[in-house]
Amino acid sequence: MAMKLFYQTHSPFARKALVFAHEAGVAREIEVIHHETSPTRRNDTVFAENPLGKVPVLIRPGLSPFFDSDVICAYFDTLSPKRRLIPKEGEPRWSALRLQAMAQGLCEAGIALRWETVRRPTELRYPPLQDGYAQKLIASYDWLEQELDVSAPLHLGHIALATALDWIEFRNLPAFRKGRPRLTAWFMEFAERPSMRATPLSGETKD
Ligand SMILES: N[C@@H](CCC(=O)N[C@@H](CS)C(=O)NCC(=O)O)C(=O)O
Repeated sequence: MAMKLFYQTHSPFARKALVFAHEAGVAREIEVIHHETSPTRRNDTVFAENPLGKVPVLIRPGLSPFFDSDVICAYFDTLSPKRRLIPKEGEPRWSALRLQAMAQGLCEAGIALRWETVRRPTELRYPPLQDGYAQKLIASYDWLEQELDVSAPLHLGHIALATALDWIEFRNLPAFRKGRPRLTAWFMEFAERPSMRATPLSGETKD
């Protein structure tokens, strides 16, 4: 029996897990099942496996389900017949985990910004929050332009970052390319990888 990945074609976190599966060589062992999720529209099937009601969730035959994307990627790494994508120790490990944390933060700030710009009813939006979340994104792009190690071998952090940046563009969130040539060049090259091309973003959030 195959593992099942509760997925969403417009979720950066779900795509991170699936791109990781492709890169780790385990994608063929997974059945991908799309689920819509929103804190305003309960999805009972997702809640039955993850009390946070979020995707991605990895359903393992005869074993307990896994969430969130960080844990799912770490698990796929242990199943991989290839080189590990989460370095085991030392500075390479902490760099990969820190970059993953940065990418998670980008997606979280982006989702929060979308609530304040397009998702929440107009009369409930709070402009200072829009500004605050946009500032986090801009400061993070600047940090990445300086800090991203473009020559490191492929690792979890790269996958998390590329899927976050692609989603940011897909959702027309504050742009990251202008004035950031290193980050832009790295992203454009990464976006051509077969794992990224096999997992295009599509669809609208249903709140
Ligand atoms: N930290 C989680 C975040 C997952 C997440 O926020 N997923 C969104 C889709 S992009 C979701 O299902 N949201 C539904 C909700 O917030 O109720 C991860 O990395 O997997």
